[in-house]
Amino acid sequence: MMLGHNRKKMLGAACLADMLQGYGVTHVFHVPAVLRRTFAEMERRTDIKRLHVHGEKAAAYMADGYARASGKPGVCMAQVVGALNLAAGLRDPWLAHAPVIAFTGGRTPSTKFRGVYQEVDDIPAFDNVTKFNATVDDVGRFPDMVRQAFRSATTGTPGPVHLQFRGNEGQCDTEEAELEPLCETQFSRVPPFRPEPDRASVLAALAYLQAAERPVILAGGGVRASGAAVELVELAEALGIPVATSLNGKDTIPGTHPLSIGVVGSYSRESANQVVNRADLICFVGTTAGGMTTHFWTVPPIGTASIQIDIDAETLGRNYPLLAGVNGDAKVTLARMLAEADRANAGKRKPWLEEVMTLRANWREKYKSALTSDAIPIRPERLCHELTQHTPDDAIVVVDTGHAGMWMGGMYDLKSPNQRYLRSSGHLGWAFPAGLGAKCACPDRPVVTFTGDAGLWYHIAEIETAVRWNINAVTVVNNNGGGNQSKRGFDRAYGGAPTEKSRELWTFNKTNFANLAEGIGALGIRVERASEFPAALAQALAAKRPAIIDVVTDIEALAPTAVN
Ligand SMILES: Cc1ncc(C[n+]2csc(CCOP(=O)(O)OP(=O)(O)O)c2C)c(N)n1
Ligand SMILES: [Mg+2]
Repeated sequence: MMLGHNRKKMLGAACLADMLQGYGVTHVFHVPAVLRRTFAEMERRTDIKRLHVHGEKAAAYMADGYARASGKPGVCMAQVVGALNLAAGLRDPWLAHAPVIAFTGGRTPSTKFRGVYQEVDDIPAFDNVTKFNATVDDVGRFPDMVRQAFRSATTGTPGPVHLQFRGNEGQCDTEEAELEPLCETQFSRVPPFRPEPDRASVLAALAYLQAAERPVILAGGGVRASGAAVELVELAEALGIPVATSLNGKDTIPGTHPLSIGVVGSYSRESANQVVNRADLICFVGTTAGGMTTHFWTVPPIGTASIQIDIDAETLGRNYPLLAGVNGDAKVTLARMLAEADRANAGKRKPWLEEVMTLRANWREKYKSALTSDAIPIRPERLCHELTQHTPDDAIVVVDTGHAGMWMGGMYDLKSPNQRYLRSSGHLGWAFPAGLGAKCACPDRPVVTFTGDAGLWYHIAEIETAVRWNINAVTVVNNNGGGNQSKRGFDRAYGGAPTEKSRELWTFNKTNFANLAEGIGALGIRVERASEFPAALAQALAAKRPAIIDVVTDIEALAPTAVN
């Protein structure tokens, strides 16, 4: 058999449905109507679930949550008039390096430039949020373009991909051609390959690491993408090196591990920043060392001795000049370093680890009263602490941005290496739909989403989608009746203190999200005392329907900033 030479006459829609199935896609998130015939063929030929949802951006976020939870590309679709809404939803997976594949309807050569109803040229809008952005004009190209979409989304640093199919609804799927729905299934998940680093650069990096008195390993989302958490922790233990993470890499080491110092950067834990700023060497692994992770390149300061491991050679040294760079898969590279590591080397770092332990303990002491506060309305720190205590060990925790990202990034600790932590890369409202997508990808795992009220409002209509499709994720709403993160900035703009008029810019009417959820058919639980939260979470996790836990929190509570 010659691959690619087994064509038979078939419908584009049938070919596309077969290929999605062949690549292991289990769910597609869309707003109708696009590739209508393909959806019909999916129903006839595959067991792919076809979730039509309430907005294209939410569809993209669900695909993103699906992708980050499973490591498999998440697929979302929109017709031409919804294409830019979908593109907007690719911005977060683009920033997070998540493999999302977007299909849209597009222009027809015979009518473009003639004022076609609902049509603009959508392609440029996808350029900045995709690795591969292409038109599929001929049904004969379905197989190779779909293969390229999966190949591009999953290889190297993963990321979103866009295919625009001819016809406002992608009607070219109704045409027939000689086609072979050939799938290269190694590209059905991240990582398809594990590039080996060259030995000389491994040894050079290891030599710097072992020579350092006060090193810190800084692990990013690339460590999760590579599935390298075990090797990361083993190397840290072998050499006695504390591990900080980016927000995207928070689940690469449990927060309760003695060498874990927490999230560094802007949405971080103060003590992590203190430790990183005292380090004499940083080993960046699977992180671009971008602005969020380094608090705009101040933590660590530029000039700190650095080494870096990344699958993408172009990332090496981009933000911090390096003593040594290693180009390779994180899992393989860390394993190679571990194999060569001199375990006796750990002993000399006892004083450094004692200093780190003291900084960790000081942080805990400083925030102890907030973490255990019984105040009414509830303190968000206490809510995070309750989540640390009661979130199941196999849970996928999905967190929104803004204060949600700051509270959870800094105050929540993963207790188990089996927990996953997925976070918005900056877009408010991402978490709720992303949590639904994560639950679709991993129906047997608890999914606990943490969002503010402003975050939930964005895609609140998707409660109906969750109920209709039995997506039993648990969503915890830090409900303070406003977009609190904006408070500090508006206070400043108004001369230093809030006024009634300045509060108009960031506060909302008080809303009971539990009642709202119940009205749509989900389980709604209202929590007004911190002591009620564990029972509420247990009830929500056991419920065989989606659940919203509406936690009434203090509107005056502001998350601590990175460096105090
Ligand atoms: C798409 C988008 N628009 C605007 C913002 C700016 N922003 C960050 S946090 C925030 C308010 C968050 O409010 P909420 O979710 O209620 O959380 P809280 O700060 O009140 O805890 C806003 C508007 C953003 N991050 N993303
Ligand atoms: Mg709020």
